[in-house]
Amino acid sequence: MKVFYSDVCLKHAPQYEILSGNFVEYVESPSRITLIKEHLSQFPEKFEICSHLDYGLEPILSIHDNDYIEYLKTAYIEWCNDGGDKKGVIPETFLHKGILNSSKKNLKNIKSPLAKAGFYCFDLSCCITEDTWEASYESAQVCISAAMELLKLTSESYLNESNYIRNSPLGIFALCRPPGHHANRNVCGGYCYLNNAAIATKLLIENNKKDNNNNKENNNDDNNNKENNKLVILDIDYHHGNGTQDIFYSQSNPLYVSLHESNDYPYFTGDESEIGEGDGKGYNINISLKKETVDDEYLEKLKIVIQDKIIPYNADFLVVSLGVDTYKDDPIGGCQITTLGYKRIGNLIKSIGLPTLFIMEGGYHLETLKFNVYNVLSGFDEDE
Ligand code: OKP
Ligand code: ZN
Repeated sequence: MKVFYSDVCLKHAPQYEILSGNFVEYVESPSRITLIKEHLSQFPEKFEICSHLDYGLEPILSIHDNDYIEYLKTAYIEWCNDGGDKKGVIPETFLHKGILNSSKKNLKNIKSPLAKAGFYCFDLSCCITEDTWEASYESAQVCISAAMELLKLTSESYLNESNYIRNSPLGIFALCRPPGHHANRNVCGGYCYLNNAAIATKLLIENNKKDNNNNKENNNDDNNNKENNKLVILDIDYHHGNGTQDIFYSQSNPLYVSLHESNDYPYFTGDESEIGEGDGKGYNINISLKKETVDDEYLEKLKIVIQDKIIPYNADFLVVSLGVDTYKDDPIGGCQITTLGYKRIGNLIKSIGLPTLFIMEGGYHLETLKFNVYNVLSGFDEDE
């Protein structure tokens, strides 16, 4: 399996966050992905670490608003120029809908860096440092490169030329951070700045499946099939992917499926009654878990949604928001999933039978993180 990874993702390293009212060391640490990368590197027959390309801002702006991107780029400098603490940008107030009834302020014209922080961020766990933009941009590029690779390896021209036959579905892993699934079009939160899964999804949907390899013959062919790809996002992070849900809430493609503890962070989203709206009605599926959920129960729920919803949807690609913070000892998440359980989860995802892009989201138990991720990926790649 090809693994996309970049050291630049390590540069984002806030010193702290405020967790349940306490100053704590930043939980989403750079070492998370170095530990995983080093572990996967020990199995060169299974994993190939690949470097990525730079696809620029266009794919990012297909999901995120211009003014938000401008904010992420400039927030730290403006904050420091305004006398802000060098450790980074953390909001002081939040734009809460309860204070807006009588406000006559033009919200498009907010100037103060403190006000902007409260406008573009929804919690206290998403500090913006000097390197945050560079690392987030890199995280998105790693993910975009992995998606492009998946398109390339599944394109008809590639398959014809290489006579390449596979029995099991193709998988690619974007080993990136900061993660993405809490980030919305114009707001960061929950360690997430750019929604990597949403960016990759949009790209995979819009690149025509019969012609994504700059194939000139195909470009000139009027009968060329220009239909969009259909895509499923399966979000197995312990937390609800509020950003991903919201971005695609009124679309029937992709189908968004999330298994999470819906009484935990981010608290205000993730209820099973959130089923999508308009064209998207029925295409947003939230499955709530209890903290007590053990391997067998988890696998049973996943199996049912795969059989009843994911397979009948008949997608071309699968994007997995891969969080392993459902692990039994995870410091901020944690159902009761075991390291062996992840192997079974990977194996069940394989049974969907689709070319799959795995994107790193959460998982914070540093001692076992690498084994849990390894197990999902090898469970996907092996017959067992
Ligand atoms: C990011 B991802 C609540 C902790 C809240 C932010 C958590 C962000 C999780 N106990 N802190 O989904 O793993
Ligand atoms: Zn999480």
